[in-house]
Amino acid sequence: MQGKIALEEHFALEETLEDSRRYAPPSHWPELRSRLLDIQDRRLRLMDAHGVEMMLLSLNSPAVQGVPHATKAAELARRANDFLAEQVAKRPDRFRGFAALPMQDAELAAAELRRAVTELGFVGALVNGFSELDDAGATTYYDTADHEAFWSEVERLDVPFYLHPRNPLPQDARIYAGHEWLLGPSWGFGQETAVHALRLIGSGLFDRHPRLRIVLGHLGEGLPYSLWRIDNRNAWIGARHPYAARRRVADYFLENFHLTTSGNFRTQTLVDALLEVGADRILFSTDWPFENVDHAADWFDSAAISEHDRRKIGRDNARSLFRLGDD
Ligand code: GRE
Ligand code: ZN
Repeated sequence: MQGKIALEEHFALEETLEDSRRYAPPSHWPELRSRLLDIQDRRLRLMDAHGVEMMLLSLNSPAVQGVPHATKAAELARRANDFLAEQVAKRPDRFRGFAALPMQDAELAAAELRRAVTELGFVGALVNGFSELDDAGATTYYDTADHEAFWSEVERLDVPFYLHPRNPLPQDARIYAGHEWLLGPSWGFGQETAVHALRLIGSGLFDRHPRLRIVLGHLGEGLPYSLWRIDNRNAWIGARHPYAARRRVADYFLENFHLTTSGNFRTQTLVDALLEVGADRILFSTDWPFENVDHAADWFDSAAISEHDRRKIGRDNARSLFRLGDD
């Protein structure tokens, strides 16, 4: 399919490169490094070769979320967003930007999002999971009362918020001890991100801010497959979840969430997501440079779905979610 739009597509600054080194063996680090630093060259050639008209770009992980001081995190976010705005300005026909945000401080995050959307023309935010707060290992997820004003601003600016994975900190990763192969994209990323999304749901965030739109990658970080069970476990007891939210988890998942195909190029899994959330809420992505554009595109272009759904997932849903203009 020509004209695809992809939205989980990363780059790095020199100062955030090191965060990605652990995800490639030393033999492949030079390649990953050069992929991350490139925007205007090889990336565009790959897009041309595989029918990707546009990439919505975001910083690598965890980057800003891994900076344990709010003002330093805010400075890094600002540098990253300014750099990305310059890159997008060179090829506005091929690129758009997602804002990196210092979620360590909700006020600073709201201010940077406002700046990124209103001054830099960004289409939303992409945040890499929880944020580190201090050197003692304190962290914050975004379902806390502290983040209420931030979410009000996201709703007011009316832009999607992409919740992207990161690994748990070592003190929270004991279940993976001795089995480090499970960290990262194999399993840890999805587990971490799915729980964060469920925390947002259970906190009642979407009752207070019903117009929020959260994007999850990797075909929903496993949540579509578990959606029924989350709401219907122990049905004979008939107890609703003792959480602050008013409705079932599935109600919010179907109304406030969108999923991308990033890094999960499996038709069986896509069909499950289609059956659970429908073709209007799934969007094509590759996860370049951690996955190959050709692997994503070759799979998607020939996946056994209808051409109608392929068009929506490959292009039209992104155009409407991010208001990219009419064809
Ligand atoms: C991702 O962005 O999804 C990612 C990383 C690091 C390793 C693998 C991966 O950030 O898919
Ligand atoms: Zn990614």
